[in-house]
Amino acid sequence: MRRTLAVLALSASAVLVGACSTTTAGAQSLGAAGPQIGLKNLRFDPSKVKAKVKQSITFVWKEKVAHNIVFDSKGPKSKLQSKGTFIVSFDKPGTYKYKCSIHPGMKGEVAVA
Ligand SMILES: [Cu+2]
Repeated sequence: MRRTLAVLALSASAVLVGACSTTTAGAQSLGAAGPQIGLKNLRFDPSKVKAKVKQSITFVWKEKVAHNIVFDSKGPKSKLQSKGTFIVSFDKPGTYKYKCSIHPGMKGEVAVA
């Protein structure tokens, strides 16, 4: 009398990839939803986006690696974080450059018009 338990070896981890839940509930409060930028493979994807004045620009962590987002000079700055989102918007047109201060290759810019 042996119960043969079928071992369901379906790897649950495979399902998790791509099922990333983005919690951007607060995005609307900053104005119309603008572009999203993913943080993935030590890159900003895409690294150049366009947005309108006051439009929200959402950075989404898509890997569990600590990054931050630091805009030049007077610009906004995120915490060092490895998940979640960071949302910014700009009141004036211009090109705003940013980087991750930990990874020298991680750079990007937002063109606000
Ligand atoms: Cu980084």
